[in-house]
Amino acid sequence: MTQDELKQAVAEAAVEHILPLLEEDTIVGVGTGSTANKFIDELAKHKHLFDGTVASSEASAERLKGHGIPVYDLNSVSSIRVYVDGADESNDQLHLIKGGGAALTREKIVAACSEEFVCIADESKLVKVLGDFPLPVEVIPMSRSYVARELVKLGGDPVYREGVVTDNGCHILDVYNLEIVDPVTLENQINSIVGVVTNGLFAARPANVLLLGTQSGVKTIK
Ligand code: ABF
Repeated sequence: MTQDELKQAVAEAAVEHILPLLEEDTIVGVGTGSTANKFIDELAKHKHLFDGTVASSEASAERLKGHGIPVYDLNSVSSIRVYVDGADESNDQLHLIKGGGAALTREKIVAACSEEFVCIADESKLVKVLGDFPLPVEVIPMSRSYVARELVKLGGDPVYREGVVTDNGCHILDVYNLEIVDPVTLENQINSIVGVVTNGLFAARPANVLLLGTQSGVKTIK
């Protein structure tokens, strides 16, 4: 199977996984990226089974609305039953690196509000140690150089993602050459740098389930 077919397989598996959770008042959190897009297209086939969604990006909101699926402001819903999203890397503890699509802050907020976080990915995303994928850090624009200097002190090589402005009007630094052996500690350390909005480590709140597309079928890792 191609990588695209693996993503399609996990998107379909994610819908199967959440079907028992869908009721007329259920809110589904929906992520961002090419795997999440396939999930949105599959979810649309069941749009009459649940109330609506909260989206982690403007792009996903537009795709959902295009299917006629309601998209709510997070402040107008009391809970999200399940959140489905992709990742750039996962270890076997389901600690993730996310944010390659620059939607990390909204993704982290939606994850925090969700009872269950289902991560969907093809097998190329599962790694032993996080950090081959450069860690995205969203920063307040005026703090960018200061935060970059602090990230160097933590052992990383930050690179400004030029031309990208997030949905929150902020900038992204991609931090190369981190070998992340303690994701929870590093997530907290980076969050403590003044000017950082969020970093792409999802370790304090990892995924609950990883649906991994492999050549021998979709594996469920908990
Ligand atoms: C989002 O989309 C991100 O957090 C991650 O950066 C990316 C994964 O994209 P894809 O599914 O296209 O590989 O989930």
